[in-house]
Amino acid sequence: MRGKFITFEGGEGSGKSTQARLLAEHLRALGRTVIETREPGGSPFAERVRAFILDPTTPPHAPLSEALLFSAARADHVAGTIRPALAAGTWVVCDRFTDSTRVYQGAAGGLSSDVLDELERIVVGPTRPDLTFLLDLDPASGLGRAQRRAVATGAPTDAYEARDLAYHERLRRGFLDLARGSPGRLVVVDAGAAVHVIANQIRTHLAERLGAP
Ligand code: T5A
Repeated sequence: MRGKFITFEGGEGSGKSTQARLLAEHLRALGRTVIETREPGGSPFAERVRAFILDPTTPPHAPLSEALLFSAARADHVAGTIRPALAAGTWVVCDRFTDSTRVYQGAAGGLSSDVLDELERIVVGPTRPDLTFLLDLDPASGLGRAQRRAVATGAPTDAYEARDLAYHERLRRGFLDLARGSPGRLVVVDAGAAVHVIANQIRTHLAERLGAP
């Protein structure tokens, strides 16, 4: 039986990676085989593209160029990692997917939904998420978390985190608009709560939407 495909979306520092990891651990404890993956990235080729995209020294480029880069990485990730896993009955938990392109390159970057529809048709085809958790957080809090982590770990701020608050507010509105358009797939979770509270809400929504895992 095909595995389930679950994605996490949201703004910078909203807690996607944290919650993706906790959900994967929960599913494994229930006996599921699970892979955790991410975008951009998730395959050797896509990780190389990720390094290029997120490198703060990469020269500025148009939203279309950016969407094509994310799509090049995604095509390899879907074909080489996600599809084979799902076909083998493995559950796939992915940190960001096509909704991020819809919001960062579409709602905030200005690319039309026709272009994005076409890219999705070519790149992901029928491999769509069964369920998506949108971690909704006021951008100032999310950027604050990301900056505190950067100070603690010494990791550099990436090109997206460095953009102004108005840009991050547009991202938040873009994600919430997407959620309103796909209520059956996209579940909005208040990402301002404590980590374990959010994790419990996600488990409850998962069971309600997909049945007992
Ligand atoms: N992008 C991506 C596009 O433009 N188009 C696309 O198509 C795709 C796929 C990826 C960038 O690429 C862009 C979007 C992004 O800008 P990234 O480094 O993967 O870059 O960036 P993010 O996905 O934003 O990852 P972050 O790690 O910054 O954020 P997360 O994963 O949302 O947050 P997380 O879990 O790492 O937590 C951040 C910090 O907050 C703490 C954590 O411990 C950590 O220190 N935290 C909490 N603190 C308090 N309360 C909670 N509930 C907390 N949850 C986590």
